[in-house]
Amino acid sequence: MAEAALAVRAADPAFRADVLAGLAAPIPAVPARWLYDRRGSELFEEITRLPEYYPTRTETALLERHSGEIAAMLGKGEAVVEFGSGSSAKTPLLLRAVHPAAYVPIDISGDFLRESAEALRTLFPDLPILPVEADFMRRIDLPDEIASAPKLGFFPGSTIGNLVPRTAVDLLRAMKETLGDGSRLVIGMDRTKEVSVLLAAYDDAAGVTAAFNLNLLRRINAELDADIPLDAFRHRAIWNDAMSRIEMHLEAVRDVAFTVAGTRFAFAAGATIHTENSHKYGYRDSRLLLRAAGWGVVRDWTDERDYFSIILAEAEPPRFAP
Ligand code: AVJ
Repeated sequence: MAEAALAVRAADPAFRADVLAGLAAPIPAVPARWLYDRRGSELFEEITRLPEYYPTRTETALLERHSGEIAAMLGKGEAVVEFGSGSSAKTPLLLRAVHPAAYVPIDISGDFLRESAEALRTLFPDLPILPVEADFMRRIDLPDEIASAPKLGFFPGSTIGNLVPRTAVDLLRAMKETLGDGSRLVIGMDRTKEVSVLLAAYDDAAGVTAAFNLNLLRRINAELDADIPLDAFRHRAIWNDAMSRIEMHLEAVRDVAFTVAGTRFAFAAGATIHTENSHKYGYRDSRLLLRAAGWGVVRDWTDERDYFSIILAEAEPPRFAP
């Protein structure tokens, strides 16, 4: 059956290397991107519909309300370049308002890219859709067809919040190099707010976020020949105030030992595996992050509660001090 076919499929060597190195590190951690396998992506979709998880519906409402204004600040014939495959409901909202000359989704996963490009083709039959399979952490050569078009980058979902500021600045700088001089960027960033609201959003009553986090252990067992007892760990969401971020951890509820791909690991009760960061930015913080990467803020929009912001930024020309 499907399970058996999956079990014999060779494990991703990068997943294996990240897990083995991460579990052995002084502060055990596994990079967050490994949370998003099929099951993990399904669970994340479910998270976006939870009553406690405000980001997705707040950002969607902001785009519904303001994409017309965003479009009015742009010229005609933009090429919209989305960092990510554009599988969410937000992409059609922007495309409908901007009427771009072309749409270029960039994603490292060719499968996700092709699936969502297909879905968008049925919604926008006349729009040229030019998917690029690439890692957008580096500068990318965009398709020749859009060489002379003005570029609008799109990076919704507060995905930037997954990255520590140092890496976030690297990414924003790479985006600027990819899009070129004079380009603009629409980016969604989650705001700092009451800690109780944040904690509820990352530790929901129905336990979907817990299942999302624990799915990582299930995936390690399935793909890396491991025997981690899933009941030995629990989901923990904590607010790290000094770093201005929510952290997800998997915490050992008792002393536990297990094997992953032939390597033995032991965790004492209370020890954790750090699995994800979600940085939250205040009004000035978001501007500072963008400025550090060469993006000037043109305008930003936020909801009544100031929970989430959509920022329109412009690539600043190179300049000398001050
Ligand atoms: C997909 C990174 C935006 O940080 O809010 C949600 C991921 N993790 N609940 C976020 C996530 C747990 C999400 N991002």
